[in-house]
Amino acid sequence: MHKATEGRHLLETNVSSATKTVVIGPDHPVRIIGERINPTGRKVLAAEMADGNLQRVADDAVAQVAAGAAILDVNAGVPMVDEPALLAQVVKLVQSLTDVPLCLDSSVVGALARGLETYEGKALVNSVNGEENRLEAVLPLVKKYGAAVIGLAMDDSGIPETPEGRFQVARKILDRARDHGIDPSDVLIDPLVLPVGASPNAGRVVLDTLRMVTGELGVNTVCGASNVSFGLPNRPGLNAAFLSMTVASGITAVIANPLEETSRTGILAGNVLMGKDEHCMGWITAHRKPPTDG
Ligand code: THG
Repeated sequence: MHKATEGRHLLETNVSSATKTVVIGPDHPVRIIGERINPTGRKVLAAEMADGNLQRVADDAVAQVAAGAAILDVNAGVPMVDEPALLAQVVKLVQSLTDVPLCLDSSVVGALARGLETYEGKALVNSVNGEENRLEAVLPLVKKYGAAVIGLAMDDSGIPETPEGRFQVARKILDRARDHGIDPSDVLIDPLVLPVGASPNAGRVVLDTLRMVTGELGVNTVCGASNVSFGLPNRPGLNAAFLSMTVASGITAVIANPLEETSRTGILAGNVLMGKDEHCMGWITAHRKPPTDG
């Protein structure tokens, strides 16, 4: 056993808001991290956020929580905008409207820092990866604020093609986190989902990496599944099938759109079919009334 994991037991990750803790782990339903608060690919939202109009952000926050998001991803990466200031503003707004923990999503270290400074509770930082610069910039912040962090399976050489290559990057991130005083239970590994239309093995590589990371490192895992269907028709159908396969491969959280009914069904069905939905209550509850469609 590698030094990243002393035992065989699977770890739990706690994240929290000021008033609520969410436990991520193999004995819990796969947690939905709502992906909607992200201007990437949403021209109207990006323009509104650039103008300081955060009404759609507020509406998306409330609707995603109503649709079953346990955590909300917040990304303020609008081109030509002061991202640190905007992310802090979004964090404050969303925390005033909902009590779910937040996942602070930025490639800009200064934005993560301002977001963490503003955040009340134990945040999930999205993300670090195996690049030297990124490890040494992000991990001290994660430690300083007592946060948890997502580690992407890529490094200075790019995204490895094989599950073994991605697994090695995951192990490096966990080892470096430990060097910075961050416990492996506070690191979620993201195998990185690429479009299956461009690379036919993209789905299988993710599923094999999930099994390796879960089985050999015992840490929690997460992915943003929507990328898998990029450029293809019926994206929700592919996303839903892929999401249920990631649940079967041991994933413990997913970044997804709970307002998209087909994807949500894939996650909830995965939980039922993998014995992660006690008495099927999540499934039954979700079908009691028409789901919120935002
Ligand atoms: N891993 C981690 N974080 C991530 C990703 C990941 N963060 C960003 C992304 N990938 C996950 N979030 C999204 C958000 C939106 C979409 C996909 C992934 C998306 N949006 C529609 C589009 O671009 O076509 C637009 C939706 C709309 O207009 O309503 O697909 O992999 N750790």
